[in-house]
Amino acid sequence: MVRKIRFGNPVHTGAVVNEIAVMENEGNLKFFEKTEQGFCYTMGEKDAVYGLGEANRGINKRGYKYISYCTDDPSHTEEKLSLYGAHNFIIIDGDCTFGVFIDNPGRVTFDVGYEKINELNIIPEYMDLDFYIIEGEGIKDIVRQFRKIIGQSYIPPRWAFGYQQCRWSYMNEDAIREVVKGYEDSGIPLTAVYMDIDYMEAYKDFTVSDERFPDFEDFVKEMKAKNIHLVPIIDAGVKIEQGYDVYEEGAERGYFVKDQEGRDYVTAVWPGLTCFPDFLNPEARHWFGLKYKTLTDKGIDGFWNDMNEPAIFYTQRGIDAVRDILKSESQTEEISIDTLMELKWKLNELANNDSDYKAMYHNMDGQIINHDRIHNLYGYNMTKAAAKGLEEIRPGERTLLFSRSSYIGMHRYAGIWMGDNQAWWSHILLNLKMLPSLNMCGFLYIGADIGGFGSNTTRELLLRWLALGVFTPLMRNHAALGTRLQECFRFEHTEDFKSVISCRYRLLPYLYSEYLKSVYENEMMFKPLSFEYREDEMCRNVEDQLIVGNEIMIAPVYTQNVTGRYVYLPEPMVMVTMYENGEEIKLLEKGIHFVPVPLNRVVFFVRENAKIPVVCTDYGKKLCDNTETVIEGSEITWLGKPEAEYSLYMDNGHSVNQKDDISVMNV
Ligand code: MIG
Repeated sequence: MVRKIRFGNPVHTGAVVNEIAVMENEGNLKFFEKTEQGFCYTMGEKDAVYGLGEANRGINKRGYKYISYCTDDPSHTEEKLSLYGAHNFIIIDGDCTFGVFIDNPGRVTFDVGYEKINELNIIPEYMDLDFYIIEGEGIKDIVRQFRKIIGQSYIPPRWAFGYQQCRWSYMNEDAIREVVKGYEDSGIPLTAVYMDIDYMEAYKDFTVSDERFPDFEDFVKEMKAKNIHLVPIIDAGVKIEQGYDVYEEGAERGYFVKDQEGRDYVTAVWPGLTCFPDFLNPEARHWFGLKYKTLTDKGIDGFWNDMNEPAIFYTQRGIDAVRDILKSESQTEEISIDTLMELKWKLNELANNDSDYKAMYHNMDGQIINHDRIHNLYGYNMTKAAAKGLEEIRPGERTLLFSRSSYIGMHRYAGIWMGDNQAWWSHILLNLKMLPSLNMCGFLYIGADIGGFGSNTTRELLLRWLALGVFTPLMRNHAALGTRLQECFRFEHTEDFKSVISCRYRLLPYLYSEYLKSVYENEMMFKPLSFEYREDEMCRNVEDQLIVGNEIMIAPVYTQNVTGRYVYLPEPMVMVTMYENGEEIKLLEKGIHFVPVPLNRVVFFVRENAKIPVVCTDYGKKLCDNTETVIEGSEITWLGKPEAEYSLYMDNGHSVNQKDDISVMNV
């Protein structure tokens, strides 16, 4: 059952697609008490709190606080309160089990036993919101009901399930050719290469540098012939430059975000001085969405939307504040420590500053609204613009699309990546922990920068991370400017990488089928053990293993220099140690085991009464190339219990489809 209680006068976020009757009476809050600041629930001692999508720390969120305010912060250290997404859905699981969704795109704080160990306090900055309470038959049913009201998740083209390589940046055609050749020569399958900001001319959206990609259309064809998709980045900010059509049109038609006086609001991001398209305005959205055509016309069929929190490097206001400090100081004497410190602070505060967000205004269906109140809708609507545009540009065809910033509702249009992580072992675990919480919020096409974006990776870290990435729908290796080259073929013994990445292609029939199932049945593809084994107390303590789909469990290695790890089996399972063209199988009893995990293997566990379909590498590659639409029985090997049943979901991999269009084979 879903209840919706309204406070104030909320904006229409589009998160929920079902019509649900509004209850005005706060007495309907049931579990919660309305406090001066927000809403309070007194947690039972054993209550766990799950959810919040892309957020820091544990799968069980209890014991810390989190702030929903989409933030470009490339250093995800443990104390961080906000990341790139804002996903206000949680489930409290204890004596009572129920879900809560706060539909409010401004800043919302979730204090989950931080100030007071037994209090869950939800504190919205603006009290204009819809408060949803969802009750049901157990935790999975609550997720299903929530997913149902927020609408069906995005399905990318099947090729987007292949292994993908990114770097900031491959500077020109030859750099990309070198990467593709490197993979070819080492026999490691590869499906896509990304184009980061340097493919553009002066960081201008929807341009391609003539110098770096002189024959772009031909180049796209050359890559397509090798079954390599090129995926360019699109940034939120539009460069201010006379003669640049995107800027001129946007300015002329009034499609940019405004300041208080109604002038175009100016910030600085990669292109220098920029304007932000007003994605909250449906006309501006339509206009921007159709711009993607400049690239699809050249054969492009995938995009990633970046910097759409939106990220701001500085504004004139910030620069003036810095100058004021310098001016106040005598120019002849030594600079005082106080001034120096203040200066340091001010420089730190230049980027993504609250005052700047508070100075921006949108035109939402004729209503002028301050940015701060709807901050978390910005990246969502940039991506919605792209998705709608691409629907028009490529009717009936799926396009790969994912975004950095997001809000619930965007899951219908695209996927996300988890932003700028680091080549740290702890970030493998953080990657794992966000998967189920994001699934709860409808985000299914998800993944992190494998190998780590910032810092220098190592061969071992990358291999271990890939062994988790084998299971995430978006499997993309990405690294930042200035870091060590991170493509798999740069390291010694490339055959180890070949072995691990090939497992992804071998598992594709299962992973793709479970993906479709999760979309159409409103299921989570990644589940914490505690969601699946409700009676098993031990499972509530396991935060480094997940159930993937319905039939397997994963337990990735996230520690350096180990030959394996401890794994808890809540039931007897078949341990599969997979490699490129085969696997070893071993039956394990329920309980704790030390399991060997060689660096060049992918280890996972098939549940007691289950079996899964896997294929040989070639076949998996063909699925990604969309050259195969039906899996022949002879191509499939089943792992697990032969007499178990499995429903194999399949489609042609590229058309926009509905549930009726897909094939379900019960085996
Ligand atoms: O300010 O385009 O998260 O994936 O490589 C950095 C350059 C801008 C941030 C993205 C990252 C991308 C980078 N971008």
